[in-house]
Amino acid sequence: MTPVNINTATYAASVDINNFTFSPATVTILAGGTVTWTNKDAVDHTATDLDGNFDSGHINTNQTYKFIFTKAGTYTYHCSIHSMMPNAKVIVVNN
Ligand SMILES: [Cu+2]
Repeated sequence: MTPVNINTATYAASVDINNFTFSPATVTILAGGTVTWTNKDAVDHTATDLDGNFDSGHINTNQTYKFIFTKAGTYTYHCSIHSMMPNAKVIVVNN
């Protein structure tokens, strides 16, 4: 696993959902920061945490979903509609 450089972490990250893939697959933010997902596909997707910490519900084409991460940790999520889509991660670090 690639070490996280917390010096480069910021309070905001963006993830595109494109071609049934979360891109980038891993984003790192500071605790209290926001991740924004944008669905660039023609079909609905979700960003759903495997541990239930967040769930976007259906994100329509060209719509966004934002979640504020208050607790440090590694959050693995997937699209609950398409089980073949690869999992992705949000890493939240304390500043
Ligand atoms: Cu999907």
